Amino acid sequence: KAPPKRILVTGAAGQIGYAICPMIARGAMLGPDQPVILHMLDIEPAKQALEGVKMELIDAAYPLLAGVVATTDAEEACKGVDVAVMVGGFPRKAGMERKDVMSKNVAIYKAQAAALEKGAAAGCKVLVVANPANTNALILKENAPSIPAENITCLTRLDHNRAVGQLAERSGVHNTKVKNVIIWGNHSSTQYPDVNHATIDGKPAREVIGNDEYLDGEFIQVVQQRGAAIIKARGLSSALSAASSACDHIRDWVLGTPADGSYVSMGVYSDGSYGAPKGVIYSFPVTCKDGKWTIVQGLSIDDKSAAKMKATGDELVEEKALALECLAE
Ligand code: NAX
Repeated sequence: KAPPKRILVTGAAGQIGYAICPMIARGAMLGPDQPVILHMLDIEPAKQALEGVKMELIDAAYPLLAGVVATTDAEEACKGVDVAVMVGGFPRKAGMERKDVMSKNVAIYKAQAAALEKGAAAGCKVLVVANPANTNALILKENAPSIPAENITCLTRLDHNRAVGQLAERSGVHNTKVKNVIIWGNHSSTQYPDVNHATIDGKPAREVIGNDEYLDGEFIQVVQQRGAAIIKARGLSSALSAASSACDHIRDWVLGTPADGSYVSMGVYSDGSYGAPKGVIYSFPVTCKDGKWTIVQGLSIDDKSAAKMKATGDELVEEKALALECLAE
């Protein structure tokens, strides 16, 4: 058997934490042959709940689970980790200014960047889930200069999977036959879910769906607003789908995307491809091989798409400016 990999989950006592820890322990993230040691971090008020999650993980007697660390100490949590899934953060509450939320998250991600930089295993792969996900990932990157920028990413795979799910429902074709949708930009309501290169059962999605008005209107809005729709229905934000998508993100990154060249969406440090702003974490179509992601190049972009890609990029530049302002204070 392979030696165990250490996986950090921050905010592990929360909703997504409760969904993702059992998935990781069952091999949904690193595969069915890879033992794991879970490192769970949360904050003092959640300490008891975190202990409870640890008890349940032990009670489930997972064959792949080689150990559980549950702690409120970031340095202890980050020690030796091969993968870091950053779910903990400060959510925006009613009546709060954007800047107040940003400054709380800047403080959290600055501190956790330092703990990761000090303790993580060489080559540690980082996935930021907590919102604002792209900008939290950027703050982490800015404050962990020894971690290569390409190892720091954010989650837009949930948005990607939501787009796949909508096309599968609409066409009546199973989601495994829906390929190459793209989420561009920010994990926010400005994201651009793009179906222009998507295929359903090997045929262009636009041809199969046969309704451009739907694809250019309702489809985009449903994907952009899906998080809000889940909150309305459940009274709680998406948790199992976020957890599952985070596992997909890391699994594809570590074990590779399909050999047929089909791609997935990941928030990665932008090199300016497709006119995206450089120096922000922007969601692109990527393929992964040997533990490395590569932005898919050469896709044709029409004017309507370019305008949407620019709008979401502009929002990320604004968020970055706000984050830097908070960092400087
Ligand atoms: P919960 O509020 O249920 O859990 C968050 C947990 O983080 C809590 O247990 C809290 O104590 C902990 N926490 C707070 N500060 C911490 C710190 N400094 N260190 C460690 N832990 C800390 O939220 P949940 O529903 O699990 O969502 C977690 C985050 O994911 C939120 O920021 C949310 O906005 C974000 N989401 C991102 C998504 C994405 O696709 N990128 C989708 C789902 C989700 O909305």
